[in-house]
Amino acid sequence: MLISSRHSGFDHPIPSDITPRSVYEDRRALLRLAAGSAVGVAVSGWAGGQSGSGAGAAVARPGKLDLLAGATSGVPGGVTMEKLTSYQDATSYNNFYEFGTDKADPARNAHTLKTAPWTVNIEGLVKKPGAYALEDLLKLSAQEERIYRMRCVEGWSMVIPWVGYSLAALIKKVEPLASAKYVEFVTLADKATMPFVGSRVLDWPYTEGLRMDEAMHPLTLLTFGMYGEVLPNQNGAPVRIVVPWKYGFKSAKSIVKIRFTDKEPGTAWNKAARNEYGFYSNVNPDVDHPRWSQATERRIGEGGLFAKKRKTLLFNGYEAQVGQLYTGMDLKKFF
Ligand SMILES: Nc1nc2c(c(=O)[nH]1)N[C@H]1C(S)=C(S)[C@@H](COP(=O)(O)O)O[C@H]1N2
Ligand SMILES: [Mo]
Repeated sequence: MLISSRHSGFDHPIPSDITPRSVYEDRRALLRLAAGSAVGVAVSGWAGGQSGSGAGAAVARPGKLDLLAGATSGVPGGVTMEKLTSYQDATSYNNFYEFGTDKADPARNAHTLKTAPWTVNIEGLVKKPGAYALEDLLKLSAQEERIYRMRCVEGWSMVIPWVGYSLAALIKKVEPLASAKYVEFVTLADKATMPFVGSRVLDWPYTEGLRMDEAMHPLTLLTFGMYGEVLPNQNGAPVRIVVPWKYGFKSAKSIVKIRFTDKEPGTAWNKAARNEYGFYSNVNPDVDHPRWSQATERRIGEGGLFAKKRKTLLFNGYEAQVGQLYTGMDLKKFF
């Protein structure tokens, strides 16, 4: 299938074992029936699968593990009825610069990422800092499926069913101090497994940040899976953030540290090009990137080169849910 945008006029490689949509939908229906029975099974199955110890269900590929799919989200704005981007497109057209700068590179290269064991360090202005094992994070809150529009700064978008829970659940658990005003996400930078770490494209590790009220917003998702399965490596396994009303680069992948701070943290793209990428980076059709318009977008998978572009919506369509976070702020200044 041709995925076309101004970035690529070629066929992307097709990963050998992509679940056809029909299989996924059937499986998802089954998972819905099974949902609620045992998150613990999913955890042991996952760890077993990743390590090859085989304790859990047989795993054909990262992601085939059971019970990650939660119930459909009840969070307002957490589910859109738009047509899903195909699993194939969502897992073969990625930005994950640690594995290369071409959209096809992460799917090709990220198999080297070792996702188990995995620890997320919680640091800074917080009452309960510490090293949190992925298994503990998984069990912290019931997981839901959220279907989010994801809009990338380069002018393309996807609709992806993510699986996870509101980051707010973790934040409440670790009890930030009153002085904590921002959250910084630090991601893995491992030269041994990530071929582009060490290149000068970005200042590694890739970091991102949110203001505390943004981080606490129920739509900000601590994400472990997609399409009812464990995250593929190229999509930020084993744990990432998804912030649907902001440009894609705010959604940091493969997170190893969450730090609470009283100062606005630097972010990877802001450090790389201060005048092009601001801290907030809310999707906004009225605020152009210095080198291109942000008024329209191409939905990946929609009709290739001849597809009509869509008008980009303020806050990526989540204005009703998040607009109040920015009342009184000049969005051109705080871009
Ligand atoms: N660690 C890390 N996280 C990252 C990136 C990256 O290069 N490194 N790219 C970002 C960008 S630009 C986008 S658009 C999204 C893409 O997420 P997806 O591949 O799951 O669609 O991941 C974001 N998170
Ligand atoms: Mo992006």
